[in-house]
Parts: sequence; C-alpha cells; structure tokens
Amino acid sequence: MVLQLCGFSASNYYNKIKLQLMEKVAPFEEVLAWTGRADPHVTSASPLGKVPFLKTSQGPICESIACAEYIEAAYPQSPLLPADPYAAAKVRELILFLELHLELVARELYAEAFFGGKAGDATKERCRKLLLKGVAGFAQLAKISPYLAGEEFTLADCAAIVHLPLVASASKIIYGEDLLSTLPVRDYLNRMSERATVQKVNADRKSSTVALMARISAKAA
Ligand SMILES: N[C@@H](CCC(=O)N[C@@H](CS)C(=O)NCC(=O)O)C(=O)O
Repeated sequence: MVLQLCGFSASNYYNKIKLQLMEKVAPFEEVLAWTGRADPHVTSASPLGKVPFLKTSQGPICESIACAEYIEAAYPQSPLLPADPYAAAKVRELILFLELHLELVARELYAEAFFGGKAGDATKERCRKLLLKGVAGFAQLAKISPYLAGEEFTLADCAAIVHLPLVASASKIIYGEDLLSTLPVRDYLNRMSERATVQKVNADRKSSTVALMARISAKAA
C-alpha cells in the first residue's frame, strides 16, 4: 500500500510532512481529513482528532514528529536528518524549539488573527512575553546560513517554512509588529520559496484555506 498522508493542505503541521515527502520524492498519496473528533476515520488514527496522521501498511501514526521520524527511517533516500548524531540532534532541537516555543504559543492568537475569533487581553500579553523569549532563543539556535540548521536542507527547514510565516503574521496582526523581524526570516522564506516543492505546498495551501474558511462560515451560520 502506498503511504497515505491524511489531513488538509491549509494545516502547517500537515504541510511540514507533505514538504518532507516531496523533498524526498517518496511515494505517497494525500487523503483529505478534517480535524475533529466526530469522524471515526480520523479518531481511530489520531485520538484527539488532529492532523496530520499517516496511514502505513502497518497501521496509522499521529503526531507530526513521529510521522517525520518514521518517514526518514522508512524512506532513506534524500535524508533530511544528518547521519551524524550530534548534527541530527541539532536539527531535532530546532524543530522542537520552533514548535514548542514559537508555533504553539502563536497558535493561541490564530483564532483572532485568522478566523474572526477573539483572544483575551491576558492571553495576548502572556503570548507576547513568551514569543519575545522564544524568538531570542530561536535566534541563538538557528543558523539560517543558508538553511535553518546550516549548510544542508533538513527537516528543520520543512518545519520553519510552514511555521514561521504564521508566527510572523499572527504577531503582526495582533501586536502590529512582526516579532520575527529582528531575524533574517523574510529573506530566508523568500529563498525557500524558490523551491518547486515549497511552491506546490503554498499553492495547495491557498486553495485548501478557501475550503477551510467555507467550512468555518458554514458551521457558524
Ligand atoms: N502536535 C501535533 C499538532 C497538530 C495540530 O495541531 N494540527 C492542527 C491543524 S494545523 C489540528 O489538528 N488542530 C485541531 C485541534 O487541535 O483540535 C502534531 O505535531 O501533529
């Protein structure tokens, strides 16, 4: 059975894995699955109803970090984790840091920034402090020369390419200031967007976002 990537292309975590699979030229098919716990197809693979998840010939895998590691091990071509254990740990460190201390914090702002919801003042204040700390830490760890972890394109780039634009635009919308602007993130993202794989992810993201917004409006009506 061909590997199935389940979720939707407006999701940054889904796109991290999609980009990884395309960079590796690994065979896979996309299977549309929306988030939520109503659909047993989703919850049987991903108990909290989150995307992405994989369906493999041996069974499902949820949590994008576990999915990414599985793909690296099962499809060794064009490795996106260095063979050297220390260098590989530094790539994992960047992904975890980016997700725990930037993306997950900024995520609390997405409802207001992108979906017409509201984030309370206390949440905004708390997130701003955490984001400032997170950005300073990220600045210390990220090389961005030319890739996030240094000279090679790695899994850390698959994460950064999909997460950093959301962190930047959520902070710009909520605080009137892109909290990543002290780093060369814009140049980095422009360079990355020259890759055909990134262009495909971005084009699919746009059409999937239209479908997502239509679902959200239909639910609200
Ligand atoms: N830790 C999860 C996060 C995935 C995640 O938050 N996905 C979002 C879509 S971008 C989602 O499923 N949200 C629905 C929810 O949290 O209920 C992973 O790395 O796979």
